[in-house]
Amino acid sequence: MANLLRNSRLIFIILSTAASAYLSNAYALDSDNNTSQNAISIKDAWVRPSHPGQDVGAAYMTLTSMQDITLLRVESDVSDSIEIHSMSMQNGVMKMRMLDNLPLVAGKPYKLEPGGFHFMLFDLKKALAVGESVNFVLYFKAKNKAEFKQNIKALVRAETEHQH
Ligand SMILES: [Cu+2]
Repeated sequence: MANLLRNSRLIFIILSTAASAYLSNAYALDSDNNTSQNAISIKDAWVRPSHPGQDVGAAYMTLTSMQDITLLRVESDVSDSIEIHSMSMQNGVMKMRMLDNLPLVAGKPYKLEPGGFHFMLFDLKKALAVGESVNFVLYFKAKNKAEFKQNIKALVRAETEHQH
């Protein structure tokens, strides 16, 4: 009888461990889906082609977050350093400014486009040819301070006519 009791307790411990492992797993999957997969949509990601020897490039995309969130930084394997830039007309002169981060308001699409916000790629490691794709990792911080990242592939293409 004592033996049986001990066994059933052991089984109970194994079961509860399995259940909590399952639950924490489910939670991890769920929170991952909520924050990084479904919460931010990244569309129309593209990169300007570059000539051999050119060491600066630019990337554009449209970011929409389902919650208030901040884009902290961007990384890519084609560049050692990427800055978030804004552009605006000031007294008839186009001014480019580096931003420490880019806050995204829930539900509002942020379009990075020529003449506006863009990611500036410094020290390009290679020429970017039309048709290639470039990997980016975007690092975000949610309001609850949780940080996460999202991978995105951007197509190298020329600026299309209607964007002039
Ligand atoms: Cu710039």
